[in-house]
Amino acid sequence: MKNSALILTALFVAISCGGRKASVSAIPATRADVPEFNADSAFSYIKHQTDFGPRVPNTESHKKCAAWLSKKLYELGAECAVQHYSTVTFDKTELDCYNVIGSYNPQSTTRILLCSHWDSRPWADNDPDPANWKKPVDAANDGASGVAVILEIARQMQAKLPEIGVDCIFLDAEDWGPGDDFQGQHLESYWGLGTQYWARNPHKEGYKARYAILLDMVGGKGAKFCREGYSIMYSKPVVDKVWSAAGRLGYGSLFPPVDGGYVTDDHYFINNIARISAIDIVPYLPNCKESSFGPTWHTTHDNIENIDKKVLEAVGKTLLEVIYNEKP
Ligand code: AHN
Ligand code: ZN
Repeated sequence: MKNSALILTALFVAISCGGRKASVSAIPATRADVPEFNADSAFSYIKHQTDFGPRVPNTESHKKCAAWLSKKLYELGAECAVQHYSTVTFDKTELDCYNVIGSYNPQSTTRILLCSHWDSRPWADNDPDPANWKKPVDAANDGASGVAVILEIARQMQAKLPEIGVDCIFLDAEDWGPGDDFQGQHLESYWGLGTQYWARNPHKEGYKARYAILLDMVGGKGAKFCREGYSIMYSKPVVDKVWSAAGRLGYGSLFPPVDGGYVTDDHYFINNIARISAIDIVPYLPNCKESSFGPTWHTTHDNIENIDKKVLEAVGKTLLEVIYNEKP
């Protein structure tokens, strides 16, 4: 819409100037041609994932979803790679894991990396009802939402490639970290196991990206994305770029220029192990009594009913704005 309006304005100026010298450059700050993010499509990608059931590692639902993710990226025109590996958790469980990667403009040496974990937490241990603490999480928001936004971006990239290279990575075994009842030491390395694997064993030798953007829980009702601590610490210019893109699009209240907390999330390992500047788009709701990530975090209520398409849309549009304005 916005782009066609710009073109129309350009035409009008050109025509109304008649024979006099008129040029499109007289129009203030024309933006790059940015595709339209479709939130219904993104929502359907969440539904597809939650329909498998909780994607907890070592389950059939998880295996089936991994296969679907790679098939989907392939259908969307990406060059695909799947990493199949095992990893061991804090409670000594061996997990059968898959990282799924799709690349656009694979030959380009200027790349950005879009990341989301796709696994579901095995226990809803923050549920208000203790009877649910051992049940797995549907993870519509905490897992599926980030994947869905990236898949919709992939669909847009298939229709019109950006100038730079883009890699989409769906990371496994993010969410098998210990709960509050854990008696041992709470280590950062208990989270983001799939990312740690990828960071030590990238899908391409010597893989580098200009920067990485992690999406975690980007579809919750009432979300607000503040500037996460490690993101500022390691990658402030990327935070500035993304938050100012959101502001330009009118999403300043969803992406307030306000600092949030520090989150041990996949981006932490991308910064520290892969040494790629990585930021996290993750909710920060300091006044939410259930969790600062939002009311459904690690509960049985993290399901499709509590997804807000408007939030998906704001995040998706912001990312497309960033991607299509990035110069090689
Ligand atoms: C911690 O709570 C230590 N990290 C949160 C990372 C996370 C879990 N993201 C989604 N689920
Ligand atoms: Zn989680």
